[in-house]
Amino acid sequence: MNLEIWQGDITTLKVDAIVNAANRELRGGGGVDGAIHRAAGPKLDEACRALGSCETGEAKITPGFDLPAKYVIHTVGPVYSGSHSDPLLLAACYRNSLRVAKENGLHSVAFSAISTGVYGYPLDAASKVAFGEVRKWLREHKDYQMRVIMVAYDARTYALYQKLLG
Ligand code: AR6
Repeated sequence: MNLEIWQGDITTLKVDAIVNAANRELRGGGGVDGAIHRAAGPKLDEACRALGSCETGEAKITPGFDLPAKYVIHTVGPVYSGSHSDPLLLAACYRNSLRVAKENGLHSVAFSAISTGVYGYPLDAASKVAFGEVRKWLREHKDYQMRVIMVAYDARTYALYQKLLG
């Protein structure tokens, strides 16, 4: 399967798209969102303004501007609440990001660990949802060449990803 893991700063990756853990206003922020906006330059904020907002679980695409990645896919993860909708919304982030990537003819997508920072989703649970949904999508789209890279920012996340990759 075309599923890989990688540890480091997602803004350095030369892939078709990196997936940003955005907020509903697409206004930029801290965490990976802040890092992506800094690395992409001010045109990214302009492009996000033009898109308006983004619902939780949905995904929208912009150019990557000064990034090595050609595009940024902005998805909004759920703020963790412990409710049954959390995993459904988180899974939707991965599914909709891959749908947007395919619609745009992209073939390599790197995901940050959506919702696992400021939004408070426990890393273990979030990673299981993420890997489960990506694997499901790849199985369902075997006829489409898609390389997915799950990016772990820190060593703890990377160790967990190694286990999940098997
Ligand atoms: N490269 C890869 N991963 C990173 C990087 C990086 N440069 N920096 C942080 N991470 P977070 P969320 C990891 O908080 O929980 C923003 O303010 C980090 O270790 O960025 O979805 C938005 O504007 C963590 O595992 O996103 C929203 O308001 C993961 O990225 C809100 O935070 C996600 O953490 C979204 O919160």
